[in-house]
Amino acid sequence: QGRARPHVVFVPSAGMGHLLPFIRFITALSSHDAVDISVVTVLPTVSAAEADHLAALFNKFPGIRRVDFQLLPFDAAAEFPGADPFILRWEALRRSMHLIGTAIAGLTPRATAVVSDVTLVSHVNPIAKDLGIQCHVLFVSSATMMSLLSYFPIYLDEKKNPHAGVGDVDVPGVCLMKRSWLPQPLLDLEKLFTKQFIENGREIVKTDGVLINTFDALEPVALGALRDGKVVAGFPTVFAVGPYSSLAATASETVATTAEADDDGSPPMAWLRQQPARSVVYVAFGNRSAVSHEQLREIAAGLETSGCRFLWILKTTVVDRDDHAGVRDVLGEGFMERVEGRGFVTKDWVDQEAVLRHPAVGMFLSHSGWNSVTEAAAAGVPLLAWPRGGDHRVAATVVASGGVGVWMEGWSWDGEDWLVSGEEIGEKVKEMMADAAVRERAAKVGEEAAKAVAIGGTSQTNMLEFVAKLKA
Ligand code: BUP
Repeated sequence: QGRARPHVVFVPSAGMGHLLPFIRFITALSSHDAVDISVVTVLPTVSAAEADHLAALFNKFPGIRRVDFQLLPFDAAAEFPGADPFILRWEALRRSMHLIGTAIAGLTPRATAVVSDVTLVSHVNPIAKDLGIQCHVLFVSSATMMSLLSYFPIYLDEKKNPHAGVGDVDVPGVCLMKRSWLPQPLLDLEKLFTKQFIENGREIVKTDGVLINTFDALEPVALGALRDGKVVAGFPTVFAVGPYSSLAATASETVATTAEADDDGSPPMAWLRQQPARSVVYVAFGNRSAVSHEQLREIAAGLETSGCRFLWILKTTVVDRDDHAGVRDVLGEGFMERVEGRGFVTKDWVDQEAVLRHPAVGMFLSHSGWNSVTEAAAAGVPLLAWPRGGDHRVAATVVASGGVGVWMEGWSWDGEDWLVSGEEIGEKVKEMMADAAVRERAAKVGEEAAKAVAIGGTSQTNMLEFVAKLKA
């Protein structure tokens, strides 16, 4: 006989790539009416998009408790000048996490489990252990990336020459990860990101479970190796419960899943409605990749010469609140006029999942952020992966191996001082739009994703096992 009604406290981290999967998973879990849910919230958020989405979550689900959490003062700019504002927020959260035990201990009904973002787990897991409650990690990247995260500390411990730099990492049972595929800060063990990565990687194995936004058919090798203890002996239970949004859609009848229902009347959706089936290239590099103005102009030239229709979400800064550049200034005089009618460029937030599900969309030129990859996989839309930084190249290995799309391994990375030419971009886009085999493979992945989240599918079954574990 298990515990009657679990109370799960979610501790998300900063950035839409971290917050959105939390919101989607919480939406799916909230359909299990035998679970109480609280969400730790830190205001103000780094980006405007995070503030909007948190407000929408609490509005839509009044039963979910908001646990407001105050960060301790931390002069981030002085201590880590020039660091990414989202990684600084992770550090601020980590430095305040010792106070979260008191916040969780004071909740009514008593909290029985915590679900932490991976960036905070080395602090949250010991607190959960002190409180005598379960601690799970909700991982916002791939199973392949989880294998790297959990194996990396072992790789460092076992390195024959501790003074030699980080090289290729042969993750047991998964693959040989080339040095150039790793998140580049990992090459410098003194970097803030790397210190957090190593501490969290060591702690993961001590948690009660790991939820991953993937599904068995997409990453069978990495999931198998994690579950069999090949990557790290004694690895906790892995719940592959993705794609999260589709999981939420199957759990709740209120989630829109048809093109008509997805159409919110916004200008991009209204424009898409006018375009022929599979004719549009959707271009977006996530919400925190600042592509240089020079490279943006080459992308513009490529889209122009490809002759294809396109919908382009243009971002020029890491944090949306700082993005004041005008589209015409960035893309150059005359571009918007030359592509009038076949190109739509916006700096506004769009509902990317709805865009990808739209029948007019034929392919996705993407930075290969993991949420974008899983959204393309769920929609069965081929993705042309142009990784920019972080875990994007590791995600791109899954894009290629899993049939989601094509990875341009030789294209430039953020911080490199060479550009991919408009000519090359245009040719690749045109070629991929015409490639029936790529399209068929992606459609097959979409079918597998739908099967995984359907009743009796692998992700749905993993979700039920997770809920059962909460009650144990
Ligand atoms: Br921009 C934008 N609408 O207009 P990733 C993004 N998104 O729905 P990240 C929108 O943000 P890194 C927009 O669908 C995805 O769920 C998009 O997450 C959504 O990349 C999310 O793809 C972006 O994981 O970069 O977080 O921007 O991977 O480097 O953290």
